[in-house]
Amino acid sequence: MKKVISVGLSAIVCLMMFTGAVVADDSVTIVDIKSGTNRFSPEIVSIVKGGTIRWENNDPQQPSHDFTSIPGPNRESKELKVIELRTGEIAEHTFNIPGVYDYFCYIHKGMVGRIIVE
Ligand SMILES: [Cu+2]
Repeated sequence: MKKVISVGLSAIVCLMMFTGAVVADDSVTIVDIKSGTNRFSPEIVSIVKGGTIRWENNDPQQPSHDFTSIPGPNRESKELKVIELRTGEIAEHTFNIPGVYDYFCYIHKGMVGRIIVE
């Protein structure tokens, strides 16, 4: 049984390069961590205000992925949290404030993601 973890992220300005983008049609969009990839898939997701992102850790090769938002110029407006997502767990967050939300995994260098809320 999967455990659902509530997530809080911070809207920030991105300083990293990403590839590819997905525009979401549904109210819940899945960001997957596949086995052995150490990557969020997709790395960039665009959703509308009120949409929910569900992160799923499907990676049995790592004990956990710990991710957090990247501090940016708007950090005073939102909380920053570190999320530990173990294998088989999921985390969800509903985005009600438009902006760009960037995050990364503490453990794996280069494991980054971006949520664009329009
Ligand atoms: Cu990771």
